Amino acid sequence: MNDAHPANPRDPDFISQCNAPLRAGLEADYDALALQLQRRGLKIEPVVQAVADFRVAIPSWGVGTGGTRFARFPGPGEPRDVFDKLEDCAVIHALSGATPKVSLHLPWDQAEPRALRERADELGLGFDAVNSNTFQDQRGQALSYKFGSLTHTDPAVREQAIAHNISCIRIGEALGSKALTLWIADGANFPGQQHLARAFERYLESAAKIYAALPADWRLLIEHKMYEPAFYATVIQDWGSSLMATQTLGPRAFCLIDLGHHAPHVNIEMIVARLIQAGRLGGFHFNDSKYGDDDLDSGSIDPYRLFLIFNELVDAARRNVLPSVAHMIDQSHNITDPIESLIASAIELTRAYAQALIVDRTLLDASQEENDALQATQILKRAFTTDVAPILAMARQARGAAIDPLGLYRCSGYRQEVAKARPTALARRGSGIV
Ligand code: LRH
Ligand code: MN
Repeated sequence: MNDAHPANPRDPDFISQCNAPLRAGLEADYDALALQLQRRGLKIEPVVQAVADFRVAIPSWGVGTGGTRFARFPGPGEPRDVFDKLEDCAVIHALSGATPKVSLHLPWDQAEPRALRERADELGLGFDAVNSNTFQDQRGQALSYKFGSLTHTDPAVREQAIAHNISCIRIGEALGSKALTLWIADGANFPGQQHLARAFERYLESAAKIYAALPADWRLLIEHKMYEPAFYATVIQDWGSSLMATQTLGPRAFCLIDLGHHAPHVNIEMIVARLIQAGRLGGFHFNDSKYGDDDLDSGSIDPYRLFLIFNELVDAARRNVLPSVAHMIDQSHNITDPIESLIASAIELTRAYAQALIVDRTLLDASQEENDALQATQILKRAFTTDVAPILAMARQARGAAIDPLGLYRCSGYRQEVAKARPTALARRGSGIV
């Protein structure tokens, strides 16, 4: 199976065919790990089940090649529209088993909702939170967002932005989505340019009108970001501003944490713990970063940080205080095949989750109570340094997905096939970020 003989990576028979030669090795590794965990007093089956139940949504804007302000280097077979994006998302889910939902971005993914829903149904996909966009001016747009959207000093601009968000909710309703992710770029580049309190008051006033338009079973996910495109002050700059907004708006407003939206070295797992305690943790945009909002592949730079975030989630679940959290990826794939990066990222998220599930929490609690710092951190390190790959592969296989998703994807020749079907010239801007 290769370019000469492409195979459909979503074909269950092809997946099972590719899994067959890997099964014996997987079972041997799995049994060895099961014994290792048993010696620690841990059962492996519940971990496999929990990992098999883990879901993370794919960002529609992540399946096209991303770029920076300097350049974008489109790859072969770029999705030409949202329907190509859905096709690529279905491949990611078929091979990872963990990504049945897509998070759309409007108007980048504008299309007739019935056609979208029908195609998604055919592909076995659903829709997670929809994302509005008042950080760009669209062709034919009446008023510019140059100086902001929901917080603009001109009420007409604010009304335009509110109307856009409400139209996103209506489209989302038609698609079966249950949440709106609200990220705005509003802010200032110069001290004095914006009245910091009045801008926040305008945000609350505008967001309240969006909140009022939410269907009864919907949530509003407020996404904070420290900077970019505003480089002096951003209206919803940090988790504190986001939390204040959710507490003002109402019980169905929650905070969404994009891992890349913080200053370097910020303790994000601490923010997770606080927002859980406040009852306002609503979701994540998973990615990784070294400097700014780099939108790199999850777990590719600092997998220990990702583990520590899942450690807080698993601990909260154990204490029955974990709210329902929307797990979503938000990445920009500038130099890799986006499908490969998203498969790899879904795997890294399940890895962090599985590692957090094998933490010996009884011993950890005792170590914390006794202030045995060294033993406490060693307990976490032991879980983090355990190779849980057999658990991840067993969970994928249990979901009819691939034991070796990346290997299967490459040998399917899918990218070469779609490259023939999707002439590069037609790849639309906006299919990836920038
Ligand atoms: C802002 C952001 C937001 C999306 C955009 C594509 O940086 O994280 O979540 O709207 O990226
Ligand atoms: Mn984001």
